[in-house]
Parts: sequence; structure tokens; C-alpha cells
Amino acid sequence: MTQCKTSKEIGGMGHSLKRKEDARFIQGKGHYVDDIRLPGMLYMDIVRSPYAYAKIKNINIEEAMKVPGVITVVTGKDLEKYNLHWMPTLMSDTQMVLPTDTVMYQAQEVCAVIATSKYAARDGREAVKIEYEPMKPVMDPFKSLDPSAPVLRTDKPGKTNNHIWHWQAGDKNKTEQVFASADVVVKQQMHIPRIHVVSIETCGCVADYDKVNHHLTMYMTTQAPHAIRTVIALVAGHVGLSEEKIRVVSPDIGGGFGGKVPVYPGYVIAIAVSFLVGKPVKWIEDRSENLQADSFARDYHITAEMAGTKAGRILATRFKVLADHGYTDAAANPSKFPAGMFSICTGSYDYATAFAEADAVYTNKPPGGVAYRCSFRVTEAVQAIERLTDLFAMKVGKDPADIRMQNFIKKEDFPWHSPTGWVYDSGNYQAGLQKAMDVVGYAALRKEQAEKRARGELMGIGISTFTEIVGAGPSKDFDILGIKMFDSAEIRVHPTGKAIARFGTKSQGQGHETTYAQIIAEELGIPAENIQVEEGDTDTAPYGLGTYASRSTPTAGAAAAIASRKLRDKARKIAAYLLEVSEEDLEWEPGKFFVKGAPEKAKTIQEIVFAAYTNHPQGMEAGFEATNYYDPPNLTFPSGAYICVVDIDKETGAIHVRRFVAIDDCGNIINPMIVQGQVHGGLTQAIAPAMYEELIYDEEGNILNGTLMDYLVPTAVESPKWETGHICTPSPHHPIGAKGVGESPTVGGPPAIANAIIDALSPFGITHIDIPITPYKVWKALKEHGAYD
Ligand code: MCN
Ligand code: CUM
Repeated sequence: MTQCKTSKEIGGMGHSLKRKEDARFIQGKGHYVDDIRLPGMLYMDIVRSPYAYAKIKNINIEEAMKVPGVITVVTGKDLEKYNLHWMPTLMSDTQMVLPTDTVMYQAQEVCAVIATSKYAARDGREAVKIEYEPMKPVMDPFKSLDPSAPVLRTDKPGKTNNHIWHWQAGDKNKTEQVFASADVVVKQQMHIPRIHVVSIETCGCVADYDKVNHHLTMYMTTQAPHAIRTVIALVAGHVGLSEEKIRVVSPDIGGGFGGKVPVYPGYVIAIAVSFLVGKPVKWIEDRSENLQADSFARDYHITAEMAGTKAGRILATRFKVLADHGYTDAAANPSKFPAGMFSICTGSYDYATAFAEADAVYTNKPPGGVAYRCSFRVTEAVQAIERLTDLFAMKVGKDPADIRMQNFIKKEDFPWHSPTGWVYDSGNYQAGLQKAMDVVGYAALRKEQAEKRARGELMGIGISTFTEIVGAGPSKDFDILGIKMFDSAEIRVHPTGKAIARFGTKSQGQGHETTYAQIIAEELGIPAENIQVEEGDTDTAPYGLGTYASRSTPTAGAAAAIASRKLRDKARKIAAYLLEVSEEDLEWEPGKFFVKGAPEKAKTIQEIVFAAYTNHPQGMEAGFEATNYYDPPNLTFPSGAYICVVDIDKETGAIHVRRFVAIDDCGNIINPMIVQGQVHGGLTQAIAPAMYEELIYDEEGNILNGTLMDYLVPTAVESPKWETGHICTPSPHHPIGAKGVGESPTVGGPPAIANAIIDALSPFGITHIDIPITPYKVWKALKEHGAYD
């Protein structure tokens, strides 16, 4: 755990400061997009397609226009006049804003009703009559590549199939050789199903175009305000919206979890309407629209294989992925990594050979791909490797903990070069797993399990020892739409020693207002409570790529430290001037410089800052401000050892999670309480895909669980007591030794739960069940394996 070097009053690194932002959140004073009300504001509602694949024969708006309050109905043909009916996705694919002839997935936007109230807009929506000619949709990604499948993207000239991209990493030939000569090979086909973030706040915006000044203010739910501003400028530049005239404001966000990274058609339509009508336009999705149409997560079909020796040494792994991207690839991965960071799939183990490949295809489902706390597809990678490791342990007849201990990368082997090309910065996997085993009481649990098995009771213990990869990223490899993935901090200290700091990232609940202040407090000794943190307004914040993939601490957090250090250098100069000594004679302790050997001769940071405005040395620039754009030299590689204990009712298949121990290593910790909160929330979002959540479609393309009546989200009732702890291997390249943590629990959690359930069922010869593992699936597997004979 991080040692506190600062006093509680200063509140630097390692203090569990209460979250500053919670004062307004718990008193109902948060300021969300839907709280914005502008004079003359109009409301927009969207008519959506009931069909997954259909030609639009006719849109009749006559009745809708008669609804009192309805101003206009906007169709794809209307947008086409301004060439605004298509937009780029963040993966350089293209997406309809509104269709001109064909709809490609159920709940796709077809036209928009604009009215003077949201109720009139909704009534107008109900009155629009659309004639469709339905076609047979492509719902199965495996069938999408059949030569007989219809080509879905006829908008792309020359496209003759539904293939989007192929990606690969590692050494194919060498991997084949190792597999061909290995004693033991395990292979498993798995599906990591399509799921949805279900943030409490849905998506929405208020687009406010000022005709007189040709200025657009876009209040919106986005995790990446600056990138969105640039995208708007690129898309709408031809109608006179240039980037200096666009201000994107992302106010408080009620949960993002990745679902607020993509650009949705609703945003673009609202801008277009505001531009045409000259009035502010508000669009707020309802719960079902959010669940049915917004960016999904996962939907990877993986064939995973592991080769090794009978003695339990892992020698190689091979992964083949089919990625279902729906109608368009609207994931938000870095450009060079269309399958995200999936190549972290070699895990925490020290073998030299691996090959991973992925092919992405179009189907008639909503677009997307990386939402839901995934670190760019690390969730999928970790599910594959950690399930595979258990299958291998089963096959060679070893305990899953022993197999892991035997194959871990050792702490002295860092920096470790993975077979798919990553350089892991630091870790101590043995220590993490040992600590988790000690906390959970592993040996005693195995003994209890043996006794229960003898009585025919089902108890399982599951382990997941994962390596994360976060902090995108070094600009030589990482960009989105060509924009390099650095991030930024700007610190401005006022004469009285209080500061405002602004960042290119954007908190959605992670607590940045507190933790960024703590980093600056650590570096400058200004109390965290005197540092106001601001994010989300592109007119004031320095350019940055936003908050996702647990990148804020690795990038903007580093920028905060570096900008602070620039200020400390300046402070040293001013202190030397004030104390009439040379800079070398000064020593720093958080909050003041003092003369070596004469601690009574000191200047506090507040006195120094005041002097920067009132009495600074000749030739020095006045003021006390610094900015840093931080380009990380490498990603950070957090890790964790999670152990889950389940009891299963044999007759009904009901699963009870009895214990869950999570030992995380995110390097030096800024705020232990916030990290614990991140882990608690993330673990709850880990039992979700492991046991409950999945978006299901029928063959006609209808979503079968498009409301929260049918789509199961775990609540406090389903959540076990999370037992959390830490080990700490600081990142050697990060200025404060911190690694990201926001997605570790969702990455490491599901396989621990899945492994525990399979462990419980293994006496019946059950080796795998795809997540979500529901009671019905358990009961069915038990039945198929003769448990009820
Ligand atoms: N932290 C810390 N010490 C560390 C690492 C992190 O104290 N060594 C703190 C940070 O200062 C920050 C929080 O933990 O307050 C998360 O930091 P980090 O891991 O850098 O992740 P980000 O801030 O970039 O958050 C993104 C991550 C992602 S990608 C998703 S998805 C997700 C998540 O965070 N969405 C969330 N956690 C969420 N939590 C809430 N409440 N709401 C969301 O939408
Ligand atoms: Cu993959 S969800 Mo988060 O990276 O915003």
C-alpha cells in the first residue's frame, strides 16, 4: 500500500479523502445534461425501426405534423440535402445518421420529431406512419460470411461480402509447431455474449446553435469531449462549423462505462436541427432506446487452445476470434488495434509462443463493440485465458492454483516481453495469488469441498489471475481517428495559493475531482481541498482524449504530476530568491522549501506563490501556471488475483456466491477508498455478465430482452460481500508509480465466477458453460451429464 508522505491536512497520495463531488451528488445537486433548460429550447424524439432489415417504402408525416406543438419531422432525405445523412465512426467505418432507403437493425433511428415539449415530440413520434418492406436479416455472424449471405453494406462501393477486418498478433508458424508436438492440448469454443452498460443516466444532448455568431455549444453525455469536438468539426465543417466555433460541454455524467464514448446519430440530428431551426434542441434517450440501440459490448466468439506438458507447463496458446460488430464497426478502439488489446490474451504466464487472430463481420444488429468496462477487449481476452488455464489444470490433474504458481511470469522477469508483443512493466503475480489464497483460506476450502463432494453437495472454488493493460497510449502506436492518445493537465495557482486544475479526461463517477487534487497536493503541498478540478468543457480544458480504458491515471494523472513538478521547479527559484540562498541550498518537503541545515529558514508554497504575483525575481515570468501533455512511454499493466467460492443447489441449479476475494495490484494508490469503490462497483459489474446479462435476438432480428423487465441487472440483493485487498508493484515508468484500476474488477471477475461454477460441476464431467451461467444452464448441463439419473 502507498505510504502517505503528506499530512492528512494536505491530503496527498494514499489518503482516503472523502469524494469532493459527492457533496453535490448526494444532495441532488449534480448537474446533468437533462437538467439544462435553455430559452426557446425544442425537444426531439426519434422514430425507430421495428425491423432489423427493411426497405423504407414511405414516411408519412402528415398526422404527426397535426399534433399540437410539433414543429417539424426530419428524415434522412432532409439531412441528405446538407450531406449530413452519414457520419464516420470512431473506427473509420461509416454510419447512417438517418436512413434514406434501408434500415439495418431493430431500433435504428428512422426520423426525428421536433416539438415544443417532450410530450408533444413523443405524441408526434407515435403519429408518424412508415411503410417498410422487411427483408431476412443476417443475425448469425458465422452465417454472415457464407457466400449465400446478402451483402449488407451495399453503400460501400465494390463490397462483395460482410467481412470488416482481419487482425493478428504473435507467431503463427511457431505456434503450430509447438501445438503439433505438445503432449497435452486443450481446446474450448466460447461465446462472450453481447451485453450493455445500463448506466443510470441514458445518453442525450442539448445542441445550441447561435446563428448570429455561427457558434455551436453542444452539451452532451460524452466521455471524450475534445475528440467529439474534432469529429463535429470534420463532419460539419462544410456547413460552416469550424472547430473554434464549437464548444463541447460534458456536464456531470451518471455513469459512462464505455457507452458514452461513441457518437450516436441522435447527437448529430440534434446539431443539424439546431443549425437549421436556429434554436436549442434537447434529445434524451429513454431506457429502452438506450438498451436497444446504443453501443453494445463483447460479442466475441472465441476458439481458445492451450498446449503444454503433462507436468503442467504451459507452452503455447492460440486464439481465433469471430467478432460480431453489427451493422457498422462503431467500437472506439485505437486505430492500429481493431481488436483492442485482445492480444493480452497470453495472460500472466511465462511461455514464449502464441498466436491470436480475429475477423470482424457485419450483421443486422446495433453497432458498437467496446462499451462496458472492458479496457478495449481485455475482458474477452481474460475470460479466454483464465477459462483455458482451468481446463488445462483439469486435464493434467493439477490444482488450478498450483498450475498458476508454476507458470507465472516471475517478479524478476519484468519488464517481460509477451509473445504477442507487449512489454509488461511490473508485477508480482505469486505474491498476489498467495495473498488471495491466505485471505480466503484456500486449503481449508478445498478440504471442505472434498467433504461436501462426498455428500453429493456442489461447492466450487474459482481462481482468476489476470493481467490488465491500460493507459493508452504511447503516441507512436496509439491514436483514434489519427489523434494521438496523449492526455493533459493544466494547473493554475492563484495568488493566495489556491488552485484550479483542468484535464483532458472526463469523470463519469470515478472521482477525478478528488484524486487529481490529491496528486497535485502530493507534488506541491497545496491542500487537496484548495484545488478545484475541472473537466469536460473544451473551451477551458486542455486537449485530451478522454476517460475510457482506465487511461486517466496513467495519462492525465501523470500529466498532473509533471505539470506540478514544473511548478515546483519555479517555486524553488522563487524560494531561493526570497531566502537569498542558491537553489542547491534548498530542500523540499511537501508544502515548503527550507534551507539545508536551517529548517527555520523556510518559505511555504503559499508564500512562494504569492511572491510569483507580487515579488518575483527580475527576468522571471510572473504568475504560477503550468501545463503538461503527457505521452506515456508504455502502457501500465495492473494485475489481480481473484478467488470466488460458490455453492450450487443441485436440484434447481441456483448459484450462491458465498465469498469473493479480490487482491488487486494497481501500483501506487492515490486514494484507497476510491480504489475500493471502483473495485466494488466493478465486481458487481462482473457478476452481471458472468451470471445474468446478455442481449438476445431472435432470427428475425427482434431483441427479446429490450427492457429492464427482461434484461437482468444485478442489484444489491444479488451482490455478495466483496473482500478486497492489495499488493503494490509500482509502475516503473509512471511519474507517481500508479497504474489504472477502473476496469480490473470487470476484467478479472467473470472468469473467477465461471471457474468456480465449473469447479463445482466438474465431478459430473462438466468442463465448460458459456457466460452468463444461469441456473437453467447449470440444471441443463447437470441433466445432460446424468446428475439426475
Ligand atoms: N485510482 C487511484 N489509484 C490508482 C489508480 C486509480 O486512486 N493507482 C483512482 C483514480 O484516481 C480514479 C479512479 O481510481 O479516481 C479510476 O482511475 P483509472 O483506473 O485511471 O480509470 P479512469 O479514471 O480512466 O476511469 C475509467 C474506467 C473505465 S474505462 C470505465 S468503463 C469505468 C470505470 O472507470 N466507468 C465508470 N469506473 C467507473 N466508475 C463509475 N462510478 N462510473 C463509470 O462510468
Ligand atoms: Cu471498454 S469501457 Mo471504459 O473503456 O470506458
